[in-house]
Amino acid sequence: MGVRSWFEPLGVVVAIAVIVGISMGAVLLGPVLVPASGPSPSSAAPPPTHYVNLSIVINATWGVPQYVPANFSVPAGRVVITIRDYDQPGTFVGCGCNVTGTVGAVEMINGTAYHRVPSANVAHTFSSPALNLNVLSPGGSTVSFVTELFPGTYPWWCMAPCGLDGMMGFPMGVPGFMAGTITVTN
Ligand SMILES: [Cu+2]
Repeated sequence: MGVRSWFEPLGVVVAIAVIVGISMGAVLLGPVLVPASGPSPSSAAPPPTHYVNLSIVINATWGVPQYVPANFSVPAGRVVITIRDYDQPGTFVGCGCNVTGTVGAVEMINGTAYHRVPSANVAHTFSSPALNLNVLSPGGSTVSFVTELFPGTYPWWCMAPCGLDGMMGFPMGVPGFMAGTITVTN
């Protein structure tokens, strides 16, 4: 009986202490637990992404495929390049066809990700050894990829034999057709 009467007030004191403690904790932690309504440092704006749109069309005069534009400028940083290939599907015999130089070593073809593209359906490439860049373009498709570019001037060219006379013929390697320059500005 004596023990019980000693514990009862203690229980009340403990209960009050717990209630007060929770209340104080709520007061102290409340502002922390409330979701921030404004931007926080961890959600700061990401660096800007730049976009480049290229097309592969059939040149009306010469009847050969042509990148438009072949020469272009883009600010340094993360760049999304989209290639709309209006040429017919082609086969790039001997193509390694591995995607390199893009974020994740991946390219999107009509919305599907590829690390390697079947050579039987590669009409053109967008390749820049200086950037370790190799992207494969099936005819009649839309290709897009993301890459990180630093200031400089980088030649690119198509490595898939295309046009009139295969590897050595027009317009292979011809600036403004199957070759060009990427100028990356500060
Ligand atoms: Cu080509």
